[in-house]
Amino acid sequence: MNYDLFLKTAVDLALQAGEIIRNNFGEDFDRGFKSCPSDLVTEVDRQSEELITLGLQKAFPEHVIIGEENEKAPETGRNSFTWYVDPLDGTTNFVYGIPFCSVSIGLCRQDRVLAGVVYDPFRRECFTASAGCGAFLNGRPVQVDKLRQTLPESLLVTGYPANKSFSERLNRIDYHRIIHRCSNLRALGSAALELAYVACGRLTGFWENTLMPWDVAAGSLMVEEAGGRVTDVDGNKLVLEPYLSIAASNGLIHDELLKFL
Ligand code: 2AM
Ligand code: CA
Repeated sequence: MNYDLFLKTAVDLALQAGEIIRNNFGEDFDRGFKSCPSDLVTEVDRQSEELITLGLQKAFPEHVIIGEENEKAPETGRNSFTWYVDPLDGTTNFVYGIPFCSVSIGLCRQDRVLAGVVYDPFRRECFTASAGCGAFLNGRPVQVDKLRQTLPESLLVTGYPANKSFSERLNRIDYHRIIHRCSNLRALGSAALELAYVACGRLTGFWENTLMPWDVAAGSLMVEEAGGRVTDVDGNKLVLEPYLSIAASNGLIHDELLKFL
């Protein structure tokens, strides 16, 4: 099947949503919190999600759309085309004035990601992928970092949940042990964009706990299409379900990375 129309529609909407994010950056937007004071949300998240949701609904009325700010997730059958939308991934960065955020839109069916876009509105970098057709940055093919073959050479990235009640999952990771075994470790604050960075070889590997499907649907396809590997942190096939854990890498360091998670 050709996913061009799906991808083109998602890219158009991601670019428009990115414009909303760019125009509001550093401005006086309404803000609040969700599950706890550090779990932030803004009117910009909601505006971006509304634009994307309405656009997808108009283009594909039969499809299911699940967005981060849409509390009422519709019933999904395994056979339906399902869009996972993160209208502003990196909300904490956005609120604090750090220009590292993205729009992430991924299309899935029968537990497979078919197409995805991750758009960085600040650098105007648009990462795209569709199943079996490779991964691209602004239309040019990208591939994972094939230079680094071991953990000590690798620049890794991770992230921390906004809600501190997930600390049990956080505590499972021995950061001290990992930092001593890799070249260095980052936490950049947008899981979708971090996955896109693994896909284009800027980062060697990524892992995170307690993420949601909209954080990783598009980016996980990008890493695989760029020649990398994606699993959960135990090395099993990644399942797009709430509070998932994910490990993504250039493939070469994957088993070594999993040993320390
Ligand atoms: P967000 O900015 O869209 O909330 C930070 O390490 C990563 O974790 C970001 O991609 C952030 O996405 C995600 N994240 C943090 N808290 C989250 C939550 N409650 N639900 C979903 N994703 C979350
Ligand atoms: Ca997110």
